[in-house]
Amino acid sequence: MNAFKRHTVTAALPYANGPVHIGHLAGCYLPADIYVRYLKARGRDVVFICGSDEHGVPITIRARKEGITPQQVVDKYHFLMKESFEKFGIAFSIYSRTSSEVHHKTASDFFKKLYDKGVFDESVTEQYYDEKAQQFLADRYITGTCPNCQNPNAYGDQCERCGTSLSPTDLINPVSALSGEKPVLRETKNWFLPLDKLQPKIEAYINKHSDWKPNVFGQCQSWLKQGLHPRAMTRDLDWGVKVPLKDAENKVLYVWFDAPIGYISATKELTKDWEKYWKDKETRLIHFIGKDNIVFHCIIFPAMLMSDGEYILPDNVPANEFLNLEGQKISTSRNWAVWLH
Ligand code: B3M
Ligand code: ZN
Repeated sequence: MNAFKRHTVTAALPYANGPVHIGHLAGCYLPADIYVRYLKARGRDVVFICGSDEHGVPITIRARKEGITPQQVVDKYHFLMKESFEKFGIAFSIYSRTSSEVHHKTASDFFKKLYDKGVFDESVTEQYYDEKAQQFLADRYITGTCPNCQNPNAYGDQCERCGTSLSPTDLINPVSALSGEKPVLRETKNWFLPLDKLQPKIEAYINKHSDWKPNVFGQCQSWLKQGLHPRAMTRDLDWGVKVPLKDAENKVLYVWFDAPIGYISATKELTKDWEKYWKDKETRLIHFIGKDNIVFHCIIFPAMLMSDGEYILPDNVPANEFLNLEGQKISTSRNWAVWLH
């Protein structure tokens, strides 16, 4: 550990769609805070980065339900969460947000650089389109009957009754949640990160880190064993960071492309010396996360960073499994009074 000159410690950017939860606090933010305090007590140079993750489909769904704009949704929860963290004494060096101008520019430039390097595969696929609402439908905006258990209210990405993960074309009698109409399939072009081609490099990287927590290392190994597939880094949606290309009207960056870049943009906002925290091999980069985010931090984000070529890679990714409260798991804690605000 003494080989490192400085540390960049990040804590997962909470999604600005609801308040902070005690499970998040205990599983991610508190351990990160303790670790940072320890480093500081030892006189280490450390930045502790966090902020709100403010893009993606669930925010647009909530806005629609509540009859407000996505911006209003994220404004509400960003400030609420920022305050909760302050009250709990979590001492981030900065708590930023992905709707900031710096972030939009950083994420957009990051994408453009990979595009210019020829990293992405361009590919046309068929997606459901709502002719009445005149827009492509995110998976969550399509409901229909589950082919597995016949639940009539399954979503285009998953059936919440039987847990099967689905793709929208699996649904029987698909219906658009926007208009209630039957959607039609239409062609659309998107840009894919070729994780299949990058697999050897990712594998070599993961294999150097058998010291990671067994749940994290094990999950990475199981993804690799199944074989990685190209993954779309752009989406037909109107909420997010605009895709900086001419032929990409009404498209934004995939939320899991832009969110981890949020760590970089927040560091930029914090200090003009941001590059040494992200590009110097003597910096140790550590991501504290929840278990659902392992693949994004251990495989997809490193693949993005490798494709850029200038960045260091995460050196450790402590991910929490779940927290027990009075003997019960609280990761699914609807019944507990655990919302902190
Ligand atoms: N927003 C975590 C979540 O809310 C996600 C983390 C992003 S970290 C770059 O599930
Ligand atoms: Zn089902």
